[in-house]
Amino acid sequence: MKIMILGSEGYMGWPTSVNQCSQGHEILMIDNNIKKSLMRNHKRKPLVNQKSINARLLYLKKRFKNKVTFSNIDCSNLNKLESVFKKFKPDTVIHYAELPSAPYSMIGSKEGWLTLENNLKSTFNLISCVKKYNKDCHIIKLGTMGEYGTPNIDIEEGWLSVKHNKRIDKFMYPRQGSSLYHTSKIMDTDLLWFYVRLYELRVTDLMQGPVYGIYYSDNDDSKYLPTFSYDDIFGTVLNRFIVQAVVGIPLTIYGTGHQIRGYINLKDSLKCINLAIKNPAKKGQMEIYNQFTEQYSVNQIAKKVRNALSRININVKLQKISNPRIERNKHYYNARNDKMKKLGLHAELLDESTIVEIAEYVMKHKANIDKKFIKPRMKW
Ligand code: USQ
Repeated sequence: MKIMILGSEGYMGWPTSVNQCSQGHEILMIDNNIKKSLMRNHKRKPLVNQKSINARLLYLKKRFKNKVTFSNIDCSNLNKLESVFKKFKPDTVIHYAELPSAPYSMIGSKEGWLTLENNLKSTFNLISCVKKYNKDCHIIKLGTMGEYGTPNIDIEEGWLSVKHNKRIDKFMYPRQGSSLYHTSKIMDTDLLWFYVRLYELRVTDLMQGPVYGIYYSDNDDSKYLPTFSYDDIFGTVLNRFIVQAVVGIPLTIYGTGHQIRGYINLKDSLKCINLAIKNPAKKGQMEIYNQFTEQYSVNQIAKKVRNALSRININVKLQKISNPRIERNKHYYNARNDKMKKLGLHAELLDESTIVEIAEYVMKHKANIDKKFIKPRMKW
């Protein structure tokens, strides 16, 4: 297959690129490094800097021998995206080219608008290319479980059957984001659904929960791991907690710690991408999967980190701090995630050895950790 990966430099994008090369596909990686430059502007750094794109391309070519190229393209620029799309002619596009941070999107109006503009434009431009040049091309878009919010009823996979005045219809499950980032993802879902309904595009939307981990297969080369963020703006909760534990900072539990989310290991996330590629949405169909494997509250995650790291003699302290976000502290949460399992997903569980494995990686790079950027500074 010919696969285009938009946002190939990110935490998900690079491991996906390696993984898709390992499946023998021809790959075009696309990124304009916007996240890296925003991180630099805010003085945040990943735990380890990635090797240059040229070094990584060489690694992919040597290891897998298949055709792989990279283009530094801003997907929010339609002309540029069109020119690479019509030349490469992808069978599948995996779309990660979106700003992924809820705290970043809530810093102020400029950051909020940049998130909305970047995410909507890249999605819209991708749709335009597919509609104009190849309506059969399968779009796999990374959505987020956070689009659903925390409703007081079970969360279905994408769709909800509604009975009203004795009639029944199926609608997209109600969305209610709790940041402008999450709202941008709701808006692009709506754009995709519009084009699926009107022009019979083929779209898979993967509603992913917070991802954790650093390894993406059982034989990763340690020099080519993804960028791992632990700071207050770009890091996600479990990765952050492990870094905090390693440097002896009490784990920053926001609010009561009763917020529940659906979590997924990076390795499983890649398995889901492969399942989505092998089971493409049909013409005129929007397939929606809830992409998480286990539900935990923040308190449960913190306790898991404490128990696991006691095995390697790290004494972890927990601390409840005032929640910098506006989100429900105590709420019902029960989300379905049957569809990926039905396609054959066997999940990695968040057990102690998984947490220890990530902590051991973090310990190797402990000297790089900047403690200044651990406590949350963005409030909304
Ligand atoms: N949290 C803490 N302490 C921390 C960091 C976070 O208690 O130090 C809490 C948050 O308040 C929240 C939960 O942990 O209740 C998850 O926060 P997060 O920062 O791990 O995740 P979030 O901001 O929702 O966003 C991340 C990714 C985003 C992805 C999303 C999936 O950055 O790209 O879409 O996870 S989901 O959360 O399901 O929307």
